[in-house]
Amino acid sequence: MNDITVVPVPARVEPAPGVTFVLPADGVIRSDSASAGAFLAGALRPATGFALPVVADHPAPAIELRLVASGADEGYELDVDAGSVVVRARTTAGLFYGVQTLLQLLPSSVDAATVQDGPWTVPGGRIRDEPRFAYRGAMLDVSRHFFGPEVVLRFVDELSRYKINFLHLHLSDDQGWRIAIESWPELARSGGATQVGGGAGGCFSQAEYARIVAHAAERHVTIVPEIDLPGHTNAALHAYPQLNADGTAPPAYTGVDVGFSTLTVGREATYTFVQDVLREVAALTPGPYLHIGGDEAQSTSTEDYLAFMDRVQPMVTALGKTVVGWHQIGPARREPGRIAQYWGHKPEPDEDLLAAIAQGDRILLSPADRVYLDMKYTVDTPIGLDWAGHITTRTAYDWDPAALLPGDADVAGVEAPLWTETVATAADIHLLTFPRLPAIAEVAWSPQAARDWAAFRVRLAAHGPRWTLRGVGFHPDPEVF
Ligand code: IFG
Repeated sequence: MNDITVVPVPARVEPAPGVTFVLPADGVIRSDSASAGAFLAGALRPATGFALPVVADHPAPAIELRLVASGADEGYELDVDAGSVVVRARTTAGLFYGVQTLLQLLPSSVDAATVQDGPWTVPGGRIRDEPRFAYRGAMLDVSRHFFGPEVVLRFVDELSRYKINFLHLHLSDDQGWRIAIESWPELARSGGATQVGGGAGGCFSQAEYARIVAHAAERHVTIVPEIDLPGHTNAALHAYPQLNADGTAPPAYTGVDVGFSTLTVGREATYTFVQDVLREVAALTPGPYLHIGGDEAQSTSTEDYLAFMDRVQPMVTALGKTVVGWHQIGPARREPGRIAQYWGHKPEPDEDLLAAIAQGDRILLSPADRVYLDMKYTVDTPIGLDWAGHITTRTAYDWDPAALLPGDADVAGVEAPLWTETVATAADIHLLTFPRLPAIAEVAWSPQAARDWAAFRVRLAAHGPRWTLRGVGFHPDPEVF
């Protein structure tokens, strides 16, 4: 296990020099978890061509996935000797992460969709691993440009290989409403009818959203839906005149400005609307979090903003969910367990952030100059924005989440948002996401002491062939490849 190229780098690696496991063609997988066993077999069969039956009991399995009584929530142990590979974990999430590490210890050709030549070797040794932060996320803005379920499912497949465990879907904004709400049908019909640039837009049916939730859950990814309120609401205001102060609906918006829209804080219809939407979204979301946005409410007075948040945040708690908001929500009265998502990028302290920390919010770190995946890599990047600066893979990697905020902040983890004003296709998503998201995944998973750019860039370079085999495009960052 010297020079292994696992990303995120595991917490503890103990090589067994000279020991190598070779997966035999007649190998059997024995697993305490049917889902973990099936996932591993599904990942190995295409490239190896081996049958790899999965059984609950076997005297001498080649690979064993074992649930044990102790261990960290998402931790695992991986033991490789000449005759067997054993993954031990207390939870199925831990088994899943041990499987991801095992797949990265095998030759990169294991990621091919067709049978490749072996031998299917795994270097001997022991890995004991667990995450630094419990919240390791990515966000996909499906409002500025809409992406159908297939694109989102593929995005989940790729991010879960790097032990990302939350996907935040930005489901509503000025340009589009992207989740059908049965009690307010015009949101999908009219609010979902367009997107930035005037294209056809679209909207997840509730069945499609449920399919995304289920697919993500199989890969231990929890969906965090965001209904952005009270700003970023032109699509809803366009769909329903009665939500507007003067009863007149604004036209659909296909530009890229922000801050011009607001729900009408003094109108009761607003709260019936919000309650119905949050109720239906909560019912579709098994995860603990409902994100209610709160950013860039530049057309909402501070007094109205606070009054709105005082009425709406308790709705989330009453639905059995925990509030997440962009850090502008900080001054509003805190609901139990609230997470404030920090997206600042300036060195000076941000008053809203300080208010969130003072109220005891957990802080989800999304520093725009480090993890905003819609930022260009360099001036030459054909898509993306640059208001928070350029973000090379090294910029995304070379920082310590514990050193960003005042000492008493409670850091929940790290999330990398991909806003899609300039992102129109799956290829655009891949170009901006890879290789930076795997870098950010290591920031969120691995111990700071185990991380350094010089070693990371060598490990990361080895993933280029894997992405190519999987049809995942990426930016050939000259500092990496
Ligand atoms: N800020 C806006 C996003 C998006 C982004 C693009 C947040 C929280 C700029 N709000 O980031 O809607 O427009 O980089």
